[in-house]
Order: sequence, then C-alpha cells, then structure tokens
Amino acid sequence: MTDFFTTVPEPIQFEGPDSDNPLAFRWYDANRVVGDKTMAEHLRMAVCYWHSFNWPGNDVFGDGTFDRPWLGSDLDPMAAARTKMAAAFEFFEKLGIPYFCFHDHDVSPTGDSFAEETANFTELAEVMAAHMQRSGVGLLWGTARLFGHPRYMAGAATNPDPEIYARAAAQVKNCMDVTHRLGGQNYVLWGGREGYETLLNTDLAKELDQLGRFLSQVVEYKHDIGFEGTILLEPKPQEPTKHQYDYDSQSCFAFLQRYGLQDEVKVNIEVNHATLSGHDFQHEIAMAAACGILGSVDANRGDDRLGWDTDQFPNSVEEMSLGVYEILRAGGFTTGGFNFDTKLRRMSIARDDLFHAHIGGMDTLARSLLVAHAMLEDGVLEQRRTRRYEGWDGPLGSDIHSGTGRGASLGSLHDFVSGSDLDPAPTSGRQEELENLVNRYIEQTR
Ligand code: XUL
Ligand code: CO
Repeated sequence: MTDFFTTVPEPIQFEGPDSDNPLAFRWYDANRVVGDKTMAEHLRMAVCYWHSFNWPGNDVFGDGTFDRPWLGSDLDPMAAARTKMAAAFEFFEKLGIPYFCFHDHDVSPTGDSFAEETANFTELAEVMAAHMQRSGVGLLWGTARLFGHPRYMAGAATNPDPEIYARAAAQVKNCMDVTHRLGGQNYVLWGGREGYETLLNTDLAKELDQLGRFLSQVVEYKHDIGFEGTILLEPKPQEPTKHQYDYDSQSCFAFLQRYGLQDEVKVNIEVNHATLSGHDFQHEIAMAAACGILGSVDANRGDDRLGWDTDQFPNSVEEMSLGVYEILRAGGFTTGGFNFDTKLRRMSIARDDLFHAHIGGMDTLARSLLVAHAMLEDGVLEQRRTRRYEGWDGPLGSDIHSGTGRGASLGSLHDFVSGSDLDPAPTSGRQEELENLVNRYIEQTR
C-alpha cells in the first residue's frame, strides 16, 4: 500500500450500528449472510475512478479545489497515471470494496495519436492487472470516454461524420479488450453525446440507425473475443445534450427491441438519471426487471431542488430500500452491482472525505439490503400484491389472456357483460397502509 491516504492508516472495519467511530462501518458487514448470499455478494459495490481520482473539484464557475497531486499538467502523463493508480488501489483496499469501474481515459493518457493512446492503455492495463492481482479488487465494468474530446461534440456513434463513428468504434474495441483482459464483469455504454441539441440540424432517424448499428457491432465483438460479461446501456434523459436517445429504461427497451438486441444488452440504472427522467429509482428498476433488462446500478442520487446530475452519495435508506427490494424481487444481481458514480462536494477537500463519503454510501446500501430482504422474506407485501390481482388467475383472466371463451375478442367480452348483471365493485389500493408497513421495516430491521 502507498501512503497517500495517511490519515486513514488501517482498513475500515465493521463495528456495528452502535459504533460512534466515523471511520467504521455501522451496517456494511461484508461477510454477514443475508438470505442465500453475503452482503458483499448481494451488493457487489464499486468505486468509480473518474469522480474520485480524476476530477479536480472544478465546476463551470471555478477551478479545482481537491488535493490530487497526479493531476498537474506539468507532470509526465504516464508517471502521473501510475501514481494515481497506486493511490486509487490504496483507497479501494483500505475501504474494503470488492470492485472498481473506469473509463479508458481515467486510467490512461490519450497521447498525440490513436497509436499512442492504444500503446499507453495497453501498458497501463498491465499495471492495473498487477494491482488487481495483488489486492483482489475486481473490475465491475469498463467504459470508453466517448464524450470528452471535441471530436465527439456532435456524438460518437450518432455523429454526422462516419469517420468519427469509426474513431469511436476503434476506441471501444480497445476498451473492450482491456475490460476483457482484466476480467471485467460488464461493459458499459453511456451516450452522453448520443442525442441532440436542436432538431433543426439533426436527422433523428439516421442517428438512431447509427446507434443501433454501433451497439450491434459491440455485441458482435463481445462474442468474437469471448467476453462473458454483460453489455450495459446507461439511460439518461439529458445533460450534456438537450435530449439523449437512451432516455430511460423503457425507451432503451424499445430501442433494443427495434435493433434485435433485447437478449444481448441490459441497462445500468443510475439513481440520479432516474429522477432526471421524471421517475423514481424504484420505477426504473421495476421497469427494467419487467422488461428483462435489469443489469447494474450507479448508486448516486440527485438533489430535489436542482435539475441536474449532482452525483451525491446515497443517504436515503427509504429510497434505496425500495430500489433494492425490486432488485431482490427480480432475483438479485448477476454480473451487475452498485457502482458509486458519486462526487464529493467541491468543499470536501480533506483526503479522508472520500472515505467518509463511501462509508456512508456503503452503510446506506447495506441497511437498505437488510430492510428489502426483511420485506421480501416476510412476504406480506408480496401477498398483498398477489391478492390484488387474484381475479386474473380465475377463468375470466385466463380466457382474456389465451384469447378463448369470453375473452376471445371485444365482441365476446361485450356479449359476456351484456348477458350478465356484472357490476364489479372497486377495492381499496391501501397505499397509505402499505407505506406505513415499509416504514415499520425501516424502523425495526437490524
Ligand atoms: C454521466 C455518467 C457516466 C457514466 C459512465 O452522467 O453517469 O459517468 O456512468 O460514462
Ligand atoms: Co453513471
């Protein structure tokens, strides 16, 4: 271990809910068994490289505020990348997190040409492999930064210029190779520039076809190299562009079906992106699960008062419990997990702020897992939901679904209703009682 995070000399330990040690876990006990898996296996948490190690703490109005000595422009870029990597792995190990995630350009300098970019990345991938081997920290996912460089200002796959599509494809090939080499569990595509600023200069239909073609080529390449991880789209409705094509889970599903990719690609749902698209996190998870495309999660939340991606650490057990409940109902993660695509606030400039932030996020998810598991295990919510639909298990429901008997057509349903004194009574949805029930689990679960 290096000694960048000197104020946190030892790995973070679990001390239980009554601990008042701010540098201890109160809920995340990696080996605690919850149902059929440990907490670590359920949550599969990851630190993101970009906000934690690559972002200097600048915003559109002000310069960087953070103490990240490897970000100086006067440094040798390859040496700086190695220093940054050593500090990142020191952090992962001291935090005791099982995974991390990166963009190609977070871990490797771009250089002056594509050849140099490729050589740098290939070299640093081996350094990363050695850190992973030594520390046991795994790669949850890799992704290519197809939105930072000016060449991508009008999109990567959806660019009006096919040469830019080609440049993006080459970059993604490199990044998939490295992700595969490092045993990555998933490969992510977030289309920050795959959208438009104005329809006046945009051929929307052409751009959708380009995006569909790009994703098909990614899937083909995955099979060519034998990558066994999952390809994930990360929905977001807007920011940086006015409109992004991967708007939310439901529109991603429609897009995947249109290009025949619904069995090949899943979604990486971000809490803050869910709320930006006008949905609850719980909704996005439930929708993806219903469509069979639930893959992974970026756990960062937004701020109710701000209409952009603030990328804050999760701290609402209520919000996360409802999301984790839907994840468990869907059978839990397979290759996916919870990535902290989270930013410190710009004034959190002490080195150990990064620990406090992740400890809080990890404890929030651990506690949410306990609540969600208790709700599912007791089965009361599921029984209530099942009972609400039980008519559909009867003869009328099955006639409608199978298109037989009374349910064969609108005409046969009309005959059925006309020939009977049918007058179905509405029943209560009991929302408030159910919400109180959820609060009881939150209060009582230990
Ligand atoms: C941007 C975002 C990205 C993706 C990876 O809003 O969430 O960091 O997670 O490119
Ligand atoms: Co994200």
